[in-house]
Amino acid sequence: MHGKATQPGTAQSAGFGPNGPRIVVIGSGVSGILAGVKLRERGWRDFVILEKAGALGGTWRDNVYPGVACDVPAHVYVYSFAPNPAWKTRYAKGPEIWQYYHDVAARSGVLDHIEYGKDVTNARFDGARWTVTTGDGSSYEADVVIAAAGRLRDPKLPQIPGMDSFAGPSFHTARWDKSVSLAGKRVCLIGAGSSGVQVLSAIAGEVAHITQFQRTPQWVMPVQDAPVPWWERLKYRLLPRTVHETYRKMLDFSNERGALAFESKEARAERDKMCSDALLRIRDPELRARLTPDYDVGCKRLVMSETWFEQVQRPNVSIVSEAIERIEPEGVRTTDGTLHACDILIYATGFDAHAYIRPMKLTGEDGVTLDALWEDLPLTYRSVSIPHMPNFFVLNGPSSPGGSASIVGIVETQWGYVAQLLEQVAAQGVTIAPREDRAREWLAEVRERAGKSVWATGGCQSWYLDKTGTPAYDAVSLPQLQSSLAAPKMDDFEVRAIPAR
Ligand code: N01
Repeated sequence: MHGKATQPGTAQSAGFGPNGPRIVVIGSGVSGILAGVKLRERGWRDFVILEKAGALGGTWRDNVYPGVACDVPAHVYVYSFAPNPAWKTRYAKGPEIWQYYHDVAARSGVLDHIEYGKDVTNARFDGARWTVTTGDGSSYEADVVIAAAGRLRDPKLPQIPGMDSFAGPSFHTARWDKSVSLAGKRVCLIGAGSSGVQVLSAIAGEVAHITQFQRTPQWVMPVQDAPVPWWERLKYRLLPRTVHETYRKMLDFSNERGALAFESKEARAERDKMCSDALLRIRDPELRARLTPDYDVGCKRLVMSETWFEQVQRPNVSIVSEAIERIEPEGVRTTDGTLHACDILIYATGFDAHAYIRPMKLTGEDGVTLDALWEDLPLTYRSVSIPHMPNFFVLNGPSSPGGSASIVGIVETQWGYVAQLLEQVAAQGVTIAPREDRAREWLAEVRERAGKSVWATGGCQSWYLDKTGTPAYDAVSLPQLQSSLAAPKMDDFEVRAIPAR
């Protein structure tokens, strides 16, 4: 039956205790911490957060490369319920962001719920509840599972012949080896996306020489970072409303600059001009030509940097546009026959943006597996729920909004929707899963919208695109998302009473 439980259940018949349903949250990054804070706030204490690493923080734990920072304004990159008056700069650096999320988790009591070293490999639904299994052989029973495993999580290494032959240290930006000193060394850096640009800007002054391999030029938006003066920080502390107003203004700013389909023509024209004007700072016309993209601004995720324009013009920096032929013990050989010798090789080659909760194996009602269901496309309903996977919810999952807006506002909005479904689960003792037909209709809408966005029409390749060449991210703004996720339409869901224990 749609929308109503097949037979009315109750929290008691479903076996829920006074602490609410038993919940497993997968992942302790920005989304998992949010889930933990909100569950505790609701008084539901019977939950565990399974984290495969040895610390919380997701992206901000994994990315510790020199120069790591968030290119979304710091005052937007916070939970709405936990403004941070103490940000030191307009765009916060990675360690300060990690500390913020750690502190929120600590003061909300979430740390006590996290189990580390728990890599979820399987989750199986038995008609009433889930059994979640981890790589070390532990298993957890749960009425509800919330996957908060992150989107840009699995580093993607390129397939270049000879990679194993490199004589010196080599590593991906998201697996930075802090034991390796860069001072006075020759560095080869493959990749010129957001991570590559941040690394180059941070280390060019320290290394003997750095060669950045740029397969495709990126549009770089010149954003000015600056310290937040002490008096402004004091004002935020004394007048929290001011923080909130600033937050809203900056949110508008970042949405406008978010390189999304919903932007006004004027905003796009202004942003395009900022990016092309900034290239005029490159004095050598030959280099400028090589750094100038031939696709629309915003087609690839916009890179934001102020310092990069100067750093690439240092005498100890080379930008190589020839294709890489192979890696050799002494360095990187390009197809023009040149060997670019280096001591350290860094891969700033991005992430597998389409894994989502995989490679975890999920088996839902009637033995339906996630692998079978997602063979063609990752089917979800409104990104947060999956047909045939009752009481399984996803934060920042497939078809979430893309672009440069703050992910924090997006996952908070998704949580607001999931929380309403959880209330029904808890009050009525039911399982909830979206109808497959409604999920397919919704996904078709998302794909149609995304297919008209600059990600699809802008003339580039990017990690937004799935194997069919369609953006796997929804082209909606945060206000549009908020309105579409304001309240679940229960006719779009299958609701079933949980069999009594
Ligand atoms: O990865 P990317 P990233 N040979 O996929 C190149 C977020 N982020 O880690 O463009 C040669 O953007 C590839 O070339 P091409 C943000 O959402 C946020 O930099 O495919 N080159 C490209 O230049 C961002 O978008 C912040 O032709 C190869 C680069 O590697 C996302 O993470 C900071 C290659 C990969 O760029 C990913 O950014 C950092 C090969 N075989 C990251 N394979 C914030 O500040 C790949 N490349 C919030």
